[in-house]
Amino acid sequence: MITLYDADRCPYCARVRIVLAEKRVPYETVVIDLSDRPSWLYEKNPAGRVPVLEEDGFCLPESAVIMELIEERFPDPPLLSLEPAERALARLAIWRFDGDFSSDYYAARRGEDGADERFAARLAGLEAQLVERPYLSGGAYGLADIAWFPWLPRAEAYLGLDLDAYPATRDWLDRLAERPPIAAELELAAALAA
Ligand SMILES: N[C@@H](CCC(=O)N[C@@H](CS)C(=O)NCC(=O)O)C(=O)O
Repeated sequence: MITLYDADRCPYCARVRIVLAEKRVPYETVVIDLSDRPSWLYEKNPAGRVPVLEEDGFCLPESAVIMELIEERFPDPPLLSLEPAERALARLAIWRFDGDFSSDYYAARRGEDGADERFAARLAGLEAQLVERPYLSGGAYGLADIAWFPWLPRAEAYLGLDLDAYPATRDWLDRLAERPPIAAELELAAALAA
């Protein structure tokens, strides 16, 4: 049985929950209280962070790597294109996510000077990508969309993001929300913000 060391509010964990749900992989969850982390978590991930995936004593941290492991272990339904260039674009979008998006999201959450403007520029960058193509790595939904998605409902809830200013992003989110694993995460994000 696969175990996910998880926290509801963690968007990196949400990535892994979505991929597991898309693949219909059974797993058990161990919920970690991030404000009072158990010391044994450091044995599973020296960084002390979630998510961590464990199976038969093998522990893997880092959501981007966990998503790819699940994709390789459970190829159906595919969440990476069979086309090498699209696979590379998906990996590029995931690789660049922290620098291109989340660092300014977290800076805005901390209320740093100028961060709201920098985060708005990041949203404009996402919008520009989604004007060009329906999904982040091309023509089909996949790992790149899953990797970026969890921060959007949190930005709406905690930073007052108004998607009216970003119609292609809203349209992308509306299409994602038709998928049950994404709809479940939207419900969870709404409950956490309530
Ligand atoms: N790069 C990591 C980031 C994971 C991460 O930052 N998780 C947060 C929760 S959202 C965490 O465990 N924070 C505790 C800490 O930073 O000490 C990943 O992609 O899995």
